[in-house]
Amino acid sequence: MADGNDEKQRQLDRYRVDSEGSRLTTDQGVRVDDTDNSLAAGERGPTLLEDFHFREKITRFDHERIPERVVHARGAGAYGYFQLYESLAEFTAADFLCDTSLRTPVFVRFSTVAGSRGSADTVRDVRGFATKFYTRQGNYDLVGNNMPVFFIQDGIKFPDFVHAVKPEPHNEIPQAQSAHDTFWDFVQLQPEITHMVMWLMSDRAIPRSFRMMQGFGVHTFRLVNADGRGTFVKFHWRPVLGTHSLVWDEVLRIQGNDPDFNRRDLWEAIERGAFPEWELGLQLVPEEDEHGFDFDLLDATKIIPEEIVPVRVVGRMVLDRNPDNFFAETEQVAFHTANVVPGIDFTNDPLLQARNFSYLDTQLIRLGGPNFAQIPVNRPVAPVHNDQRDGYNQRIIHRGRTSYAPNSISGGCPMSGVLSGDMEGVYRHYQERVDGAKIRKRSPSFDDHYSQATLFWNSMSGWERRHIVEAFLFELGHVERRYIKEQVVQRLANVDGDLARQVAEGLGMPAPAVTTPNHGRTSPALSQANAPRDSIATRKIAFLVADGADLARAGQVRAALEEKGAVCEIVAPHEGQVGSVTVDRQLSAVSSVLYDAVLLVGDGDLSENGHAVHFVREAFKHGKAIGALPGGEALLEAAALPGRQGVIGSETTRDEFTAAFAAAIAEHRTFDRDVDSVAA
Ligand code: HDE
Repeated sequence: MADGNDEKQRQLDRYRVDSEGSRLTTDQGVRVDDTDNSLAAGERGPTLLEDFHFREKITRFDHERIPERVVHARGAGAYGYFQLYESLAEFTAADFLCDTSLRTPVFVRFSTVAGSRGSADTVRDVRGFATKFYTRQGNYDLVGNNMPVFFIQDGIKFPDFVHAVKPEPHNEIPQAQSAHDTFWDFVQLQPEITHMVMWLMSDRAIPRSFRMMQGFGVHTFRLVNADGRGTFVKFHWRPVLGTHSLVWDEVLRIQGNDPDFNRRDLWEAIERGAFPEWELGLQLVPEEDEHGFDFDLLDATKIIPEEIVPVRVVGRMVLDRNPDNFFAETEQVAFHTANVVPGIDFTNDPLLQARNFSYLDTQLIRLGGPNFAQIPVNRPVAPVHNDQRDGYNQRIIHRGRTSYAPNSISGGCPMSGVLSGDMEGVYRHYQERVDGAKIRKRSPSFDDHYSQATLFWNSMSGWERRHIVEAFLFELGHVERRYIKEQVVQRLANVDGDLARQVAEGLGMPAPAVTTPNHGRTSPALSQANAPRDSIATRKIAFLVADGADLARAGQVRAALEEKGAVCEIVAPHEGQVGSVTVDRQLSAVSSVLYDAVLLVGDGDLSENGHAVHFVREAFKHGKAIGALPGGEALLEAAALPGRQGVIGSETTRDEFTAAFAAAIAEHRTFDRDVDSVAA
């Protein structure tokens, strides 16, 4: 089997530099005597201009920053590979989608959208999910998000949308938040945003982990087979660990406890060998069915419900290597929707068309000129030959006397497919007939802004709906202008009367008098409540331990949980040892929000330790599984929880305890607890 991942890694090896055992030099390779003292005229004298080492060091420092991405500035990436289950030759000529023996190397970058590079990971936002496939036919970039629809229908609105959601221009407040007037002003004035706002207010906007979120290509793309036949396609990534989210109150606390929460989670999972994995799914629509839906396939504010066109799972992607250097790789990776390979083509989705312009343009400013494809992380593994030349940061020494075509001096090389007569692997654009007047006008088939927002709301479980209402109330609670809130509620009346009424009630305003009748349709695939919850792999469990605890029993539980792939950490009032066990984290330095579940081992004085009691109450409030061994019952008692849902105590028999605790963790969260009364 050709190991494509190695192919990219071998290429990167040529650029990797290791300084171990080396001697300090300038950029010119001259060895440096001392990098702690600048050259001065006398011990207490002025610094000399002649100190070339000082000047080079400071100049390089002054120039370290490049512009951050205008959106998706905050991100984290990893390498891995993609492997196909079944050949898709019937639909596409793309080599990596036809040959099941290939392992295509990939680099994936996950991101938030609105925040700056240094903003917190856990904010209410869309997550970017961009994949670069280094295929034998060139690079293919699938630049998607973790939500299947978008805020706007036409790319020309993108600067308006981004200006509205970014910090307000006069005072640059708030950072990485949609909870402010300009965003909601845009919402109340732009009905096409309604469906996406429902997703943004849902738990999808606060994923537990990049490893536990779906990815979507969003647009309808086109696959083209060797005969030139086209098939519409929507791309889906499905996380093997299931789609899971945090809860809002937890999100706010994680921002302080660990602003790098999602980034760290990805990094640590890969370092531990728990490689994140997704399956690639396709929704395929024959060209002749283009107009067979009650929405337009070219409208990026619409999904194709999976109950209408099922998702066909065709391959898997595994991320198995962290980058060596964040800036060189994750910051400098340059995605572009127009990076396509033979067999994958565009549609006339006006959002996609705009992106095909924007991504190349943005890299020119961000990466300082046109040679960014030569940066190691961006280099294709396919050979590159053309007559494009020069520019800032040209690293290639092009030999020969010609850089034009046609030429006779270099034997006509590099030669196009047509000139060479060799059309093998050549990119051929899909021959779509286009006929129309030049007009600045949205198609009426893009006009329905509410039916799918209603479909989304209808498909939510009770707790998902509760979270959506709470999200609207939090967000609108940060809006100063009353009329904006009122208009948003009016907008919601077009989605669902009950939703509008609940939000109006929370805002202390009358429910809208007129509401659009709900069509009653659902799409069960949209609800996270219907996602599989059968694994505790990579879940983080805190073992609350104090001196004198029954460590033998805790050790048995730990071994059983770790066998299922969970990660257990010993949390104790002090570092060092508790009995024979080494403490991983000191209680006052962590928080329950950094864990998926908590096991109360006891003993010592934990039931009188405020940190420990708070830990348990907070974990309960956030719906997490709590297990109490006999020594931990006193702490459980001290926490005075208002219920026992998802709490496994010593009333459970010894044999059943671990299984019951693991089952509660696999559930992800228990949402039927009465948490409003829990002060934590
Ligand atoms: Fe992007 N987007 N976008 N976007 N986008 C960028 O490109 C843009 C859109 C997405 O990890 C920028 O290199 C326009 C949809 C991701 O490096 C920029 C429009 C979707 C990433 C840009 C959209 C995305 C970006 C900023 C409307 C989901 C991060 C820096 C027409 C399908 C990629 C950069 C990474 C990044 C423009 C809409 C996803 C400015 C004009 C829809 C995941 O070019």
